[in-house]
Amino acid sequence: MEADIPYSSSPGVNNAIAKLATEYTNILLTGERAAAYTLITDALSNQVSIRDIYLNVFKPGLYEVGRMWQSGLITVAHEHFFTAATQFMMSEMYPQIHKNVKKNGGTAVAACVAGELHEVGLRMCADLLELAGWRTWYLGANMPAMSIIEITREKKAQLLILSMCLRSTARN
Ligand code: B12
Repeated sequence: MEADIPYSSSPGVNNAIAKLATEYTNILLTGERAAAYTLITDALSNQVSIRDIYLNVFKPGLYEVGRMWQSGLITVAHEHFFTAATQFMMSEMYPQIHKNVKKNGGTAVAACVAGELHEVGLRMCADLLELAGWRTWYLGANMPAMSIIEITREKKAQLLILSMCLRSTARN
């Protein structure tokens, strides 16, 4: 899978992290999932934080993929591949989130509203809250409103994170 346009680094971020973001994006756009995985595991070993990897590597990569898809430079298949690979890496990193973290925060429920399929940003919010000691009920994409209300009550959550990115889902 070859993409035409190489992605270059995002301004305002530490140079090493911006370089990592550029490399990660370019490598995954060429279909090299294993190489991208190695890049991320090496970065973690070199003390790059999960927060940095989420917000300054994965997120700009996904935004760039959205821009390229919208501009017709890549196909839906490239976008799905990139997103699935990134979700896989987040899953692999999840056990690290619980290393040395005391559950001393509150309880949060995190859900995408009905019709909303963009779940990666929400998942980042939930994982980062867990990193800060919260218990989270991450419910993912397309949640019916009544179920969100029910579980928020049932778990006596102090925080409800609703995610939506499309105007159309804001009505649900
Ligand atoms: C991957 C992707 C998809 C995947 C999602 C798969 C999945 N399992 O999540 C699929 C293929 C399903 C998809 C479908 C569509 N997509 Co899409 N998608 C994307 C893409 C490339 C990446 C999304 C992502 O993960 N971003 C990275 C995360 C980390 O960023 P984030 O979501 O902004 O989250 C951050 C913050 O916003 C914040 N945050 C998120 N939620 C919340 C909640 C609270 C309370 C707080 C405080 C913070 C917070 O925390 C995160 C970390 O900072 C984006 C491009 C982009 N710019 O995001 C397009 C994009 C969002 N999609 C777009 C479109 C148009 C669509 C479709 C309508 C396409 C179509 N014609 O079918 C459908 C709609 C599906 C639906 N009903 O939801 C447009 C949306 C434009 C708009 N806003 O109107 C975008 C921007 C692409 C583009 N450039 O045009 N998409």
